[in-house]
Amino acid sequence: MEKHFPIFQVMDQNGNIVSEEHKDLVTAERVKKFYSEMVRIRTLDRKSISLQRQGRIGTYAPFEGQEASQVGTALALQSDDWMFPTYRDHGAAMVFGHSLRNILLFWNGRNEGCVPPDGKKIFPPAIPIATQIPHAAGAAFAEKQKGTKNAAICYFGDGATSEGDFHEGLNFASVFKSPVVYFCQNNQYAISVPISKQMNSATIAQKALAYDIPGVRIDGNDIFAVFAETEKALERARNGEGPTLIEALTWRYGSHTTADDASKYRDQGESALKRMETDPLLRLERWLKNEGLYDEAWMKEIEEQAAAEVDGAVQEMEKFPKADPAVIFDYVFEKPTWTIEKQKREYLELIGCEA
Ligand SMILES: Cc1ncc(C[n+]2csc(CCOP(=O)(O)OP(=O)(O)O)c2C)c(N)n1
Ligand SMILES: [Mg+2]
Repeated sequence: MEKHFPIFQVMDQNGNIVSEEHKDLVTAERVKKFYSEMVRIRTLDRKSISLQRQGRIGTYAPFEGQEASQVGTALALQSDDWMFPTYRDHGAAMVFGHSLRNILLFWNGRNEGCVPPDGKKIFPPAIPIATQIPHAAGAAFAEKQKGTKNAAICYFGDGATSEGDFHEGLNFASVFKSPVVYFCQNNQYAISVPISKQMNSATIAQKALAYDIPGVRIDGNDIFAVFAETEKALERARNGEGPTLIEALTWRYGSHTTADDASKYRDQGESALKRMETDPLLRLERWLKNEGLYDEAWMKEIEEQAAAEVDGAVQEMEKFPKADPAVIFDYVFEKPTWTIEKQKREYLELIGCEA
């Protein structure tokens, strides 16, 4: 099956262009834009892990290693499109224009962190695996019914493709030709479960065959491959041709979350090797070197800018008013049930707060 779904690449790990058809896509301007966005999100990711270790935010899900998949997709979107991220896709949300303060508030356990900037259609991160897949099918279908040209992108992992929601969502989107791009970041693990123990399918892209939609397999660490295939899929969606399933092969360097220890189930040497062999930022650095455009002063500058931006957002997050404990009982249902009201009263009494 793998031979029917070859891995599409535009730029190889040495920074060489391997797709003649896409060579004009790779301009110095784009490389610099893509690179600086990947630095921004990597900076946020590393800072968040430190914040969690210092007790300043809650459990955190890192994405380092997956930056090309997140930046390449987010930059292919138009501002009126929908984004359905998981707990690992806040890098994509940040690039698409989510507020950095709110992203950090979310990781601090605050419901206010789920609110996107005005006019931005970014769903709260899906924590239950695959539930966002039917939501995206529906939201995209609604756009079609309204006669707009807006599309949706829906992120999920390799593990999510074993869930019923994945199959229901893809079937619906296919039948109703929803303008949605299903973007699977295949980081080859679902927590501690490697893909070999998760499914017998040789690829995830082949799952598209069942729904008679295009399924493509790409190098998810090649930001140009990600950008090109996402743009193509979005164009199909806007033209009324329905959904596409993109399988982006990638790797998370770190643990599943800060509550996990990846060294318990995989050889850490493997991640160290991936950093050298498939890192998405390194690839662009090599292209810049090959072109004689590598500029250390510029790199330092963008790193400093990213650090200042993230530090500013951390300060804003920490200045945010304290949480009202009653809020955890709100928004479960449109109207609270008596059981929830009772729990709320009892809890507030227990902690000595007035309802
Ligand atoms: C419905 C549901 N079942 C189980 C879990 C527990 N869980 C959290 S993350 C995860 C693994 C998901 O793996 P994958 O889809 O590959 O995404 P990744 O974390 O690798 O980005 C599981 C099983 C959950 N959150 N929701
Ligand atoms: Mg995974």
